[in-house]
Amino acid sequence: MNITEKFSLKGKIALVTGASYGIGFAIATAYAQAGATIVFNDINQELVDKGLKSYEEVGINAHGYVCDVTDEQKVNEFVSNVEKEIGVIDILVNNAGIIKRIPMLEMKAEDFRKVIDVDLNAPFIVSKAVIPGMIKKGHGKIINICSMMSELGRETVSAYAAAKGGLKMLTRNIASEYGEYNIQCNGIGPGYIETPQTAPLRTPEHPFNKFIISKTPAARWGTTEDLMGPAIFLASDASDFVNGHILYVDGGILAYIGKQPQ
Ligand code: NAP
Ligand code: GCO
Repeated sequence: MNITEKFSLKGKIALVTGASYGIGFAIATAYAQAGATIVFNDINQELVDKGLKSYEEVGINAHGYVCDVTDEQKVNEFVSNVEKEIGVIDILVNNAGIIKRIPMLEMKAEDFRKVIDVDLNAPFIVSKAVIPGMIKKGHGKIINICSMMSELGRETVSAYAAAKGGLKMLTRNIASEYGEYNIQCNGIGPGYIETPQTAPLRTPEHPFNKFIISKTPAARWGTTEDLMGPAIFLASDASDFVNGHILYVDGGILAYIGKQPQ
């Protein structure tokens, strides 16, 4: 196989959860450009329709489904329908996620549970639904979208950090349990990326904006485009001996103590 073919996703079926926009949309777009058939879900028909229109605008004939990734029965029905209507999933990206920025002492337990449900329980549920098909097919790629908070804490994100830290270990456990079936499970740990999820932190007057740039050697916020190449690598044959790895795409944040105040 030549090196270009190693990075090709031609003939593969990729499911990216929560991919009507944001990081999921960018990763799905990259996969389509690399030859994959795109399947995505979102939490309601309005978002799915919005996503289908966005994919169509960039020339991608995606398949959209309404599915709340936290509902195990709905997820099993969703995956079974995809397998009947499109085919067995080769690549799964557990991208759907939420964050609640609340000081821990003010956070209700139900809010904590909701973040854990979407950001950690759902990747377990969706992976469990998809792995049997991958075993039958003899290969599979699972990519969990982790975070800087898989390694670091910060004020107000206790639930999110707990979920993303857990997702790092779920990634390693899936790699350990199913590696012998030629299934590779890895994570992508994006740094601070310009998406709706971080929009509240990026207003010019928000102190976090300057702070994160001082903590990033690349001295900029990341874009969803920065994630496209790493995502293709982890979904392609080029990473067949990479397993249980979290690939941080953070402009160097995790390597850097931060710029000395001038
Ligand atoms: P986003 O813009 O908020 O998009 C998240 C997507 O997930 C939305 O389409 C959302 O739909 C969907 N979703 C949420 N709950 C869902 C559920 N129960 N079932 C199905 N879909 C659901 O977020 P993003 O910035 O693109 O982030 C995507 C992933 O990257 C998340 O896991 C996030 O934690 C992670 N991440 C983001 C950054 C960053 O800086 N942006 C950095 C590291 C990691 P709704 O619109 O209905 O909520
Ligand atoms: C926050 C941000 C981060 C990013 C991302 C960093 O409030 O700190 O939302 O959590 O979303 O996870 O990798």
